[in-house]
Amino acid sequence: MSKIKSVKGRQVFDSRGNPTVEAEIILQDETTGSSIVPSGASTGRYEAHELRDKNNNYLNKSVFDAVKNINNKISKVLENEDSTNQSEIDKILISLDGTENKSNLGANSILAVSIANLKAAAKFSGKEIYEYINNENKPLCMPYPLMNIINGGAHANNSLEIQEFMIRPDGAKNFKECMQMSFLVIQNLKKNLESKKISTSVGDEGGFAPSLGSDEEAIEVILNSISASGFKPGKDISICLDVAANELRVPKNVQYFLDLVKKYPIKSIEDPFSEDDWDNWKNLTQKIKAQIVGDDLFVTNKKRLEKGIKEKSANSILIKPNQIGTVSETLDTIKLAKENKFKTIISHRSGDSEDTFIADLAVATNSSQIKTGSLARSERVAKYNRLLRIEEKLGNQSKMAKI
Ligand code: 2PG
Ligand code: MG
Repeated sequence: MSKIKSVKGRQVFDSRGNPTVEAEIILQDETTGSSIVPSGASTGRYEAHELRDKNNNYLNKSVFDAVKNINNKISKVLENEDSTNQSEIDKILISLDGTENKSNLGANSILAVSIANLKAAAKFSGKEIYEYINNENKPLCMPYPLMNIINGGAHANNSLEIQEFMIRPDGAKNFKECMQMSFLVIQNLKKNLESKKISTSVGDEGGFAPSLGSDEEAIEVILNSISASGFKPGKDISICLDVAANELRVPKNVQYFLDLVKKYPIKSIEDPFSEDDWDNWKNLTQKIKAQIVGDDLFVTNKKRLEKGIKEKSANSILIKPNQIGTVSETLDTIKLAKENKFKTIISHRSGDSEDTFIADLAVATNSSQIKTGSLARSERVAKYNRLLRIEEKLGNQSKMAKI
């Protein structure tokens, strides 16, 4: 048992330069934990509420009200509570807020405190964060990275409709090798774009944001780069997409995706349809042989996932803690997904920070994949570096997860 001495919030900035919330917890023995929450651009309608101030000082983007909620209301109820009882801490936060979507205190203030508490408790217990979360004591696996190497949609200022063109190094034996394979493909992709005199500037998640004629051209250029790196597309490295269909002007249909996976070695498609298009989701999942990932569809929400499991709307779920707002609820959703043989993919947001919590979360929950951008921009690379350190710590016992 270690009691919380104080809780403090402050406004800091994310990778897009927008204000975001940082929380810090100090325990009575002076152990500390802190967390910075991320923020999305292509957000789902059913996500927990991100509280932003309505005034012009920061163009309606500051989070001083959320910070005030931490410093006044939250700190008062958490003082003297047992930091090592995460579910109780989260219950207190949820009931203090009192709304379904955390619109009262803001999911940004609540999640920052929830994660900061978990980190303080882990440190107090003398454990790594992933060890502390993994209370089942199961052997831990490393997740495959889904590296977003070409950015489009709402994450880039180009004409690509699909938001994320990712590679997954399926043939890698360990995480270190995942990184080497991804590195080579990215370097060859850069060369490839340069030779065509196309810009190699990067988008919000560190992937290139080239002006290419079409989504298929982006897939082709990635395939060339995989081959140029000496790998076999579809065997050593496969292609994964996040369509982020909520953002599309003209929705795609089921046949479009069936044709796409026939033509290209695409193994995973996220958000092929919008968040309310349940019938198309179900239809595609039935017909296709690929990982179908619900992001805006499920928003890390147990109730929406329950519906998806019942209706077989997908076979995988993207997990973003800030879509739901507490560590405990995030872990509950992951548990439900796993019990129903859904793959879990732990994910960053397009506005992210130096906080590497999701790397630990991915390992702790034996999630098969992690999506955290390309091998560029420090807020993305920080997660990969943390995973390399975790793999080293796990030593000989660490294996790659099953995909
Ligand atoms: C997504 C995410 C992360 P955003 O759609 O999966 O890549 O983007 O954070 O903008 O919602
Ligand atoms: Mg998505």
